[in-house]
Amino acid sequence: MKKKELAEKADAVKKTAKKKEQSLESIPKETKIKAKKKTKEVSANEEISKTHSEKTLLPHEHKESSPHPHKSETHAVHVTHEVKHEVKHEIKQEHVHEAKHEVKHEVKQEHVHEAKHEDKSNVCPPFTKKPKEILQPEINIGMIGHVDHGKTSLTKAITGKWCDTHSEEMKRGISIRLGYADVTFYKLKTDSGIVYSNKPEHNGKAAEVISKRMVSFVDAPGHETLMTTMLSGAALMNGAVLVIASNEVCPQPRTIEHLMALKFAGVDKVVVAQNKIDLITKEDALKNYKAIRDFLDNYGYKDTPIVPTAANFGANIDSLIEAIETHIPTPHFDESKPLKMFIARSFDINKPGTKTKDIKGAIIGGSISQGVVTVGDEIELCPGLKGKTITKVISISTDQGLIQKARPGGLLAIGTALDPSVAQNDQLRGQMAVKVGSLPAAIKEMQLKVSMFERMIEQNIKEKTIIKVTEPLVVTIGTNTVVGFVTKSDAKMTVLNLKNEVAAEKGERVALSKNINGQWRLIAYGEII
Ligand SMILES: Nc1nc2c(ncn2[C@@H]2O[C@H](COP(=O)(O)OP(=O)(O)O)[C@@H](O)[C@H]2O)c(=O)[nH]1
Ligand SMILES: [Mg+2]
Repeated sequence: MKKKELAEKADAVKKTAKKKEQSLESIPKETKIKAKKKTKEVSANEEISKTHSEKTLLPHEHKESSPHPHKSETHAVHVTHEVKHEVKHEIKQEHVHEAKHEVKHEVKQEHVHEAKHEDKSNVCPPFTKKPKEILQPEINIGMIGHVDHGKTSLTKAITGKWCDTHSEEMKRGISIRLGYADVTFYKLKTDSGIVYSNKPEHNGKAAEVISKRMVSFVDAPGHETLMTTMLSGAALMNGAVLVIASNEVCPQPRTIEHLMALKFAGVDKVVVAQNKIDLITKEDALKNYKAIRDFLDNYGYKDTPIVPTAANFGANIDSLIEAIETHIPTPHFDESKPLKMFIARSFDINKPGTKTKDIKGAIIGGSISQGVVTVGDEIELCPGLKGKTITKVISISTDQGLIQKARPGGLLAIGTALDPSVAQNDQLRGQMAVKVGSLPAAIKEMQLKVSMFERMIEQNIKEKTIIKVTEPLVVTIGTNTVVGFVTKSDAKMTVLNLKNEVAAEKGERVALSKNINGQWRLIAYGEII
């Protein structure tokens, strides 16, 4: 038994090493250099004092030509600190509010511990003494904001994972699909007080862990042509980091639209990363800070903390983690309701040539918004594959490994008994996995009470946002996007004839995008009536 366990362990270690190698290979060469350099810089932490000549080695410098020739990493950290001090008062005030949340958060952590225990008993035979601890992330946090403001770079700085691995993404240097990465955040007791980190250590030394939380990040594409992808990601988000580049005028079009998408999805817990702080002077950083604060106040996000960061240098990531941990609590999910899981991706994991007996069924990935699911359960896909689609849960896994029972919260993947070919290339994205028979029949005609999105940034396109009969709109419902043609539109009701059926319940909110000057722009949200 012991030997077998050891052999399995060795096998697992080998696999992980191979995986790491592969994932490194999939990263562009320049990113590798950057990542290597960053590790060095993070370990040097706030004592960074690199020379200007060293800095010229950084690949991003070619793209981000700094308006200030004296900029260096020293400067990045320096400005970060200065801005931190200047905004300290405001941040502190926010922390007062957050102190209340913290009590809740502590309780949540206890729940996590309880959950852990339950999961253990489910996963492992009762005689196993020290089972491997496999946790399901308990919350999804979105990385949102305008293109090129640093969402993917910040996701990497926080989680260690570079999400843009799709070949087209690497070629074009932008995120196309939703990216995913899990990380555990630690609240640590150290000599310098309470510290938050993505490692259970402080200044290279192990520290006392007060609590921890496993978080899934959903990295959204910021390009205008990919607004509908971002919108379908919003359904998964329980909170978000809004990334705003400090060297550009705030707000940029997608800064507004992404924040509005969250508002429509009912997400009010947001933290702003005022990124690329290394590219501007302290004075400009403060001006930009005020512009961001005004923008947030205008859009109803008054309590949102703003944390200056320089993703490429790993600067101030600990403060960003602290803001996330204190400002974005794990929401209360209702586990007693029937299962509802949003499917954000799907895949066929069988390699070509796999023997029939070894073929694994379709895999669906996403997050549960209510209810629980256990291996062996029957689930229904909604709207389904050309009619009623019921299948069995064969396996459930998180980034760390297999579990028996999944709860609402972070990202997970379910292995089903469906033919794997139906899951290829994210074909099941937009479907929902629910308790059999718990949803009303799918609809093709959708009646909505529409609320227009008043504040488009460009005044000249305002009149183009009016909804007219016969024109097409993209409807985002959950993670699903479907084209619908307007058949009626007045102050009371807008009716859409959808190209494909969708599973929808009365009272549910959908986002509406319209093609304006060749781009799908978020113009309104509607409530199903
Ligand atoms: N100087 C500087 N460049 C950054 C920083 N964060 C990101 N970048 C660069 O900005 C560009 C866009 O970053 P990316 O993470 O892909 O942005 P996204 O489109 O929001 O995901 C890349 O060239 C990054 O190297 C930062 O803090 N400082
Ligand atoms: Mg990106």
